Amino acid sequence: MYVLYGGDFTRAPLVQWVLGEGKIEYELRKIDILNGEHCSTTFLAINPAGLVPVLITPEGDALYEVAALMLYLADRHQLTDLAPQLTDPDRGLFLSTVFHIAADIQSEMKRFHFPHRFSLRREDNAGIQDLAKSPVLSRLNVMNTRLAKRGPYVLGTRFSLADFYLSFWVAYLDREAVCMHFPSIATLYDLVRSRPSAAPYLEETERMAETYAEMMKKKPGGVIT
Ligand SMILES: N[C@@H](CCC(=O)N[C@@H](CS)C(=O)NCC(=O)O)C(=O)O
Repeated sequence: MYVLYGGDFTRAPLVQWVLGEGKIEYELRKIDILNGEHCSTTFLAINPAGLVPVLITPEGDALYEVAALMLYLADRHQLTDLAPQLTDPDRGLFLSTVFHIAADIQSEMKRFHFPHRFSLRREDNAGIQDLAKSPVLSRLNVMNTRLAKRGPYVLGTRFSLADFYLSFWVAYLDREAVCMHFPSIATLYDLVRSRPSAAPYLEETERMAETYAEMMKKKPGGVIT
C-alpha cells in the first residue's frame, strides 16, 4: 500500500486527489509543517530534502516533487482520464503545462509564502510578496489567453490533472482577483470546482489560503522558519 506524508498547508491534496480519482488505497501521515516537523530527524530520514509531500510506493521508494507524484500515479495506474498516455498527441501540451506550473508558477509561490527567506530586513517582506505575485500573474495571463483560444480546459474540451493542478494554485493565490482579471481561468476554476471529487480539496485549499494569509499578517517575520 502507498503511504503519503502530507498535512495542512501543504500541496499534498494534489496527490490525495489523484489517489482518490484512481480509487487507490493509501495511508495519510500528517506532518505539522507549521511546527517544523518537516525538519525533524525522523522526517529528514524519510526525505532528506525536508519537503512535503512524500509518497512511499508499495515497493518502499520515497518519492517527492508533487508534479512527479501526480504523473507517476496517473501513469502507473493508467488513469487516462487524468493524463494522456505516452503516445497520445495531447501528451505534449499536457506535459508542457504541468512542467510550466511546477517550474514557473508554484516555485514563485515560495517567495509569496516565505518572503522572509528572501529578505534581510523584515520591512522588505511585503514588497517581496508583491514582487513574487507579478511573474505568477504574467504567466497566468499567458495561460488565460491560451484558454480563451482553446479552452475551457488546458487540453481544450478534455479535462486532465493539469486543470486541477492549476486550480489548486489559483485557490492558494488571491483567487477573487485572479478570477476577475483572467476570465478564462475563472471559467476553468469553476468547472474544476464543480467536479464532486475536486470540490472538497479546492474548498479546503481556499480555507487554508485564507488562514495562512491571516497568519502572515500576525507573524510578518515568517509563519514557517
Ligand atoms: N518542489 C517541491 C516543493 C515542496 C514544498 O515546498 N513543500 C512545502 C509544503 S507545500 C514544504 O515542504 N515546505 C517546507 C519548507 O519549505 O521548509 C514540490 O513541488 O513538491
